[in-house]
Formats: sequence, structure tokens, C-alpha cells
Amino acid sequence: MRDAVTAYVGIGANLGDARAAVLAAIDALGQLPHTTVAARSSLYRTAPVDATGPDFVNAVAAIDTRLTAPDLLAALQQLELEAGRERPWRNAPRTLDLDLLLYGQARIESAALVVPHPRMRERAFVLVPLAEIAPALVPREALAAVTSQVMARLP
Ligand code: PH2
Ligand code: MG
Ligand code: MG
Repeated sequence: MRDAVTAYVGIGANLGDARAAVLAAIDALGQLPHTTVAARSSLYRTAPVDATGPDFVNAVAAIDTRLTAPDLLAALQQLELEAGRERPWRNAPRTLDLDLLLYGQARIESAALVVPHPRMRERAFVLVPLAEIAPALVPREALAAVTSQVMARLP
């Protein structure tokens, strides 16, 4: 069997009970086939970036998985659907968003999937929780560049 890869998943929600949705998503990641949750960040309340609607709850999870990147992407999209995700317009408020940020060292540019996630470097709601669980993956300058984005760690 193929080796496990450490992948990082960005988790966000800003509709319904967003905190519960993020926690449930982390549990669900651990129940995917051939996948375990290796670490999860704190939860953060974050102001919408390039989006409207209520504040988000965001977190990042590290998973060890034997799923291929396309199979993992399909599994993440299935979990979004099961959480009631609808896509009425771009960046609409959502019950659950699961973004594949990093998949080992892989660089992927297919029509369906770009990894590393093309906008992660611009987003405090990704970089701050990612730095919490994988500080070596987040350059100090990248963190410094997003400090103006409003966010608070949830207790
Ligand atoms: N996700 C977006 C767009 N804007 N803003 C915050 N604070 N958190 C998000 O998860 C988020 C966003 C697109 O997926
Ligand atoms: Mg997203
Ligand atoms: Mg998404």
C-alpha cells in the first residue's frame, strides 16, 4: 500500500452553528478511510475576507492519509455536501468549507485542484492556525503580512 502523506485541511463555516460544524468536520476527517487526524489548531473567530455575511469560525487540521489527492478532495467535497453546503454565489456564507491546503510536498495544478492552495498565503484565517500546528510551514514574513486581518482565538 502507498505511504501515508501528511496533508493540511483548512476548515471554515459561517452559517448555522459554525463552531459545532468545524468540530464535527475534524471528527469526520478522522473517520475517512485510511486517514487519521494528527493535529488540529485552536478554533478562531474571523472577520470575512473577500466575502460577506457573519463572522467565520476557522481552524486547520493535519491529517495522515493514504488517500490520493483527488480522492481526498472528493471526500472533502462529500463532507461539505453532508453538512448542507450550498453554493448560490462565490464565497457565499457556508455551513462548511473544507480546503485542501497542502498535500505533503506535492505541487498540483489540475482543473479541479491546485495545491498548495493558491490564496492561503494571503489569509490570516489559514496562516495563523497553520502556524500553530506546523510553524515550520509558515514563514515569519507571511504571518507578518496578514496581521491586519481581524481574528480571535476561541476559548
Ligand atoms: N473563506 C473564503 C472567503 N473568505 N473569510 C474568512 N474569515 N474565513 C473563511 O474561511 C473564508 C473567508 C472562501 O472560502
Ligand atoms: Mg475556502
Ligand atoms: Mg472551499
